[in-house]
Amino acid sequence: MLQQVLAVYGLQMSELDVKSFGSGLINNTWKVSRYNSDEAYILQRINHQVFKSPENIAYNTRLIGNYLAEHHPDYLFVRTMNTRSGDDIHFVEGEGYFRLVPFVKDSHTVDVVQTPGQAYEAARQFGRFTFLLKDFPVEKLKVTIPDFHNLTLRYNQFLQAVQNGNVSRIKESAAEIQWLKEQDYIVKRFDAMKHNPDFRLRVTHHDTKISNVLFNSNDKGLCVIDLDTVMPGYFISDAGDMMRTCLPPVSEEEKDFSKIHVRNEYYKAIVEGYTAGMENELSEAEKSGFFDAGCYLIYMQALRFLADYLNDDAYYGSKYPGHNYIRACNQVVLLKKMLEKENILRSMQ
Ligand code: GN1
Ligand code: MG
Repeated sequence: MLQQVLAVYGLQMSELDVKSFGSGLINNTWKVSRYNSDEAYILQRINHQVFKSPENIAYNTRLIGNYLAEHHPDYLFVRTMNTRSGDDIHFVEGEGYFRLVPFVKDSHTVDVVQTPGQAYEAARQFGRFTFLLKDFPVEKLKVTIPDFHNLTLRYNQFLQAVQNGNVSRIKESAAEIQWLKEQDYIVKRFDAMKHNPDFRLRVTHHDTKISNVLFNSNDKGLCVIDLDTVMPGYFISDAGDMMRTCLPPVSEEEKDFSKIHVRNEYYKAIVEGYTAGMENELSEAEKSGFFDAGCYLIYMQALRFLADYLNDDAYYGSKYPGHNYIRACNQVVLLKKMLEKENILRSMQ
């Protein structure tokens, strides 16, 4: 199958080393390297269950690529490659949609953040991406996943799963369900933010984990990658998911919850990096929204993992029994740690 896909790009499988790559939960990713050469590519199969119209991703990427090439030609934008017949997305019957991008020479990604400096750089890159697109007509972007970061809808989906989901899993999760329901003031804060015109609708990335930033060999950020969920949105999505993934020293996969805590110096790095990347674009209301952004994203991810567990893992899948329950509990602990530090963190933004 991969052989057939590579061939449409004029690449011969026999000359290439093809390895599974990265840790994403949704798409399949391979690194394709030419033997005895530094030529390399990233091949991805887009999850068609999640992205109902993969052409919309290709459309958005094209539009943004053209805009940046015209207005910010110095920005390193990783363009999707065309097949020999000139398409930037390739469909294989029974297999799905594929795209190929060049692997940027001497760049690397970071899976687990190691220093506040890396968090600063990554946050700066996400802020910069939104900043460079501040005059781009945001309404022209297609919505690749409707209501993706709509917390109100995510909360309702969670309540539905609590109503109609797997009965024994609902029993087992009773304590987490109860606690998450008690935090529904976060949904109200999100609604208020959405109706506040000082929170501008912007071009936002919506998947701002550190592995979606390319770094150079000096650990300076080069650009952001993985533009599948670039859509109209609010800065809290991007600042918030950075916090969710960078504040604790362990990931959402960690089963030993005693390792989960919130690191103040990483919080500071994200606030400063994102603000620097956005230059003077953030409104005063947005600048005071960093702490809420972190809570919003952690809360939403806890709801999504727990709802998926109650729905028999239909969305995220599961590598061991109880996997999504563990992930949800991990995010619940992280949110508790975040809330414990509310005063100090708010004073740092
Ligand atoms: C998914 O596949 P990946 O890791 O890029 C998810 C994100 C979640 C993340 C949690 C389209 O992203 O929203 O935050 O898992 N993406 C989609 O690890 O649902
Ligand atoms: Mg992604």
